[in-house]
Amino acid sequence: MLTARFPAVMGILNVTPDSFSDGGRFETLDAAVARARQMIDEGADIIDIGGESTRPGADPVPADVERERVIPVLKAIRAFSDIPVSVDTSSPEVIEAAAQAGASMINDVRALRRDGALAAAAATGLPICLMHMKGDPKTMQADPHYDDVVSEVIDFFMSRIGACESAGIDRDRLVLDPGFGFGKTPAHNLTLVNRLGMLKDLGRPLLVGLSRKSTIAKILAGGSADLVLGSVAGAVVAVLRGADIVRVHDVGPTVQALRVTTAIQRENISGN
Ligand code: YH5
Repeated sequence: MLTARFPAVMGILNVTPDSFSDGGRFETLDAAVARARQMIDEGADIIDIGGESTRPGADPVPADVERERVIPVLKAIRAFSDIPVSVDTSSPEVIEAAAQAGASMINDVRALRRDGALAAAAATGLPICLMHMKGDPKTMQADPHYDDVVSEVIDFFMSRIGACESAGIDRDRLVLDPGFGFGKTPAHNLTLVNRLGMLKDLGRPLLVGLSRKSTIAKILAGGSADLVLGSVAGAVVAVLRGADIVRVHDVGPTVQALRVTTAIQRENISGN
């Protein structure tokens, strides 16, 4: 079992050099572990560690660099907590090392399309999050087009579920994510949140990451520079529309908002 509580809050732990200010190796490890502890204290259900920046325009990172960023942090978290940890990676080498170091899920923004990734993921036996992305991080935000964004995302998932099953990954290991901001305009992103129910019909848990993304920033432009409340609102709507896991930076505020959301949905103040 990946997690007991649904909807689950996944806290984002970036371990790219730009995330923790000055980047001496042990200092960076300490800062990452401190941030993980803080997110656990704030009620995170899952920690998602990522060592490759996939922001629009970012360049790919060599696998050994990514592995050296991610694995020590995963091991350090494992030394004090058995919280589920997912590793945000597309690289077969990192998938394998993450599984050996105690990862609970592989989260791949490229949906196991890199050479060797399907086989590496199959061998881990772990749950896998398949995210939809049109294009690659370097170019994806240059004028993305769809005839029908929801159908195209569904077709993509059906094709990737098929590829997974052929590689020996049962569909009951899969989590699906529409990939907000990955080759999509703000209008595409908003349509996808509203139509999560159609993705839900694929019968798998849905993961949604809207936190602090540029669609939220664009909606709030001219207002607050603080993206926390907008991101929390996005997480609440995503859960009302069927998201099972929300991937967020601001764990404490999201956990509180979702406690109220689920208490109302279930008409039970303890949210059970
Ligand atoms: C995701 O949605 N996203 S990394 C740009 C931002 C803010 C945040 C311009 N990994 C996802 O978080 N994995 C990332 O402001 C992910 N789903 C899954 N499954 C990008 C990111 C971000 C990008």
